[in-house]
Amino acid sequence: MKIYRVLFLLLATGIIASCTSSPKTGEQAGMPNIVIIYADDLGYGDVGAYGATEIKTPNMDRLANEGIRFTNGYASSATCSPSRYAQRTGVYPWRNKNAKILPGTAPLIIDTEKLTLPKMLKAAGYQTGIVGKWHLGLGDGVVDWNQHISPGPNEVGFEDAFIMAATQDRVPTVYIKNGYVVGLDPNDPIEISYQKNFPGEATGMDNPELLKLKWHHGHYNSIVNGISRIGYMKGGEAAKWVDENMADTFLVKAQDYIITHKDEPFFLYYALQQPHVPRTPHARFVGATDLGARGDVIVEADWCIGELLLTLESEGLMENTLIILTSDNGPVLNDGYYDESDTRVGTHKQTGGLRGGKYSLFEAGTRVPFISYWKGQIEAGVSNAVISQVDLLSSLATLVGSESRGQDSEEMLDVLLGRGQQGRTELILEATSRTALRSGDWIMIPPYAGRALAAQVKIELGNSDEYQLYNLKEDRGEQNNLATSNPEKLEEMIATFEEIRGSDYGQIQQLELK
Ligand code: NG6
Ligand code: CA
Repeated sequence: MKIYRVLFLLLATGIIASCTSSPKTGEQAGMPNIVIIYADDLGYGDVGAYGATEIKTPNMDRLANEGIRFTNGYASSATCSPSRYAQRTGVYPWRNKNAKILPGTAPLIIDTEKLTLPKMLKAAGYQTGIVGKWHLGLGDGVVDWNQHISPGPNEVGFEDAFIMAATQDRVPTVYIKNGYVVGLDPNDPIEISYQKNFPGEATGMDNPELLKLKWHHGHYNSIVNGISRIGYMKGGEAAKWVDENMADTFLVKAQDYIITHKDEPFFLYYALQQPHVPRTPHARFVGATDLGARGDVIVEADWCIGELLLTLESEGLMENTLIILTSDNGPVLNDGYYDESDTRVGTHKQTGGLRGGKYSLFEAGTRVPFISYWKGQIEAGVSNAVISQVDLLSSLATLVGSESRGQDSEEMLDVLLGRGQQGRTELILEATSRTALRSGDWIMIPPYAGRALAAQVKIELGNSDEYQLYNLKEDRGEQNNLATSNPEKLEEMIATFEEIRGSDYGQIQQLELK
């Protein structure tokens, strides 16, 4: 990609700019717009192009079929915050003990002095914006939700931020724009606690009669819009989001961002809330599938992606925009509410035949849909190269002529653009503080204490008293543990794992799951 760097340097030194009269655009600088579409809990098998037949996803399929569809594309973790941490910083989540599923009151877990993907792009001349789910913490300990909330996305490189703080199932259930709660009435201040309820406030535990969606496990604290959440919230009535409108709200903000910044190179990180719980499809999408709410919100997400593509098309930006679509972790059907997603799943295979799911060290925890699309620049194809979201920082740096590199982020722009097949040789995967090694076609999961099956979500976590060794080429579903029959390979994998991970990777108990 040297040509991009040369062009960028020429432009940066004013050589191109001074001898052309047209304005400085991203295209001239070799700096396409970059849009990362980041779904929440979308599984490997949830997308048509990855094998789904019960859920129609024509827009995701279009990106996959006209771009590169990665079959070994990984999220860095089987849960949200750690994945997002790695994707944003280029650093493995297990290096930061705070990178675990965060409550809505958690402080920011990214050091504001450290390199991030948006900071790198900003330094290269990009406008940077985030719309959607954040879940990396806000503030530095105690947040007053009625004042400017900082540090947050603005302090780690996003010039524009329209976000929800944590998850759709956690308080505060409000949108935050550049540090301020949107639509807040100062006479009705917001109070948030993850410890105890505020006197007189209804909860899902005590007031089930107020619920339109019943909780199954967890999710029995404050009630907002007839849905009880994790955490307690008081006040802020006028600012509370309407769950069924969330997809439309984020979409419009993302479209506005594109239109506002269409003349400059921009980076838009569009973090969809679907198909995370609570699944609240807009009425237009209720019944879009036979699978219940989870299928319906995936169709809704796909529609949003289609609308975003239409905006890029109508603004004439398709040839000058690299789009990456992926998911923060693998799928789960029942993640805490009775929404029929588990009882009506039928023959749909959300994991695409991989073992495990969200929270799991088995493949379905982290191997996710991973698609890169750039009209006119990327030739359609399928790539089996191993690539991780942690690699985006260094790879996109090369694209825009930056030499910045994330600590664990491997530069593989050629792979991302389908011009090379040499993916990672080693990758550490993480799931609720446990780690495993993928190397070549092999995966090694060290012994971990804790239950093998998370009973409530019905997902195998990958815990075992024994080492596990699988050959993914021959055994995609991780059924044949070869640890005993192939001790040489096991030893080699353990050595590589400990070299990267250190020997103190712990027999960590499951703290977050029952
Ligand atoms: C779990 C929640 C789950 C989900 C998850 C975070 C319970 C029992 N379960 O603790 O519903 O919110 O955290 O999901 O509360 S993630 O995709 O943001 O990592
Ligand atoms: Ca998630």
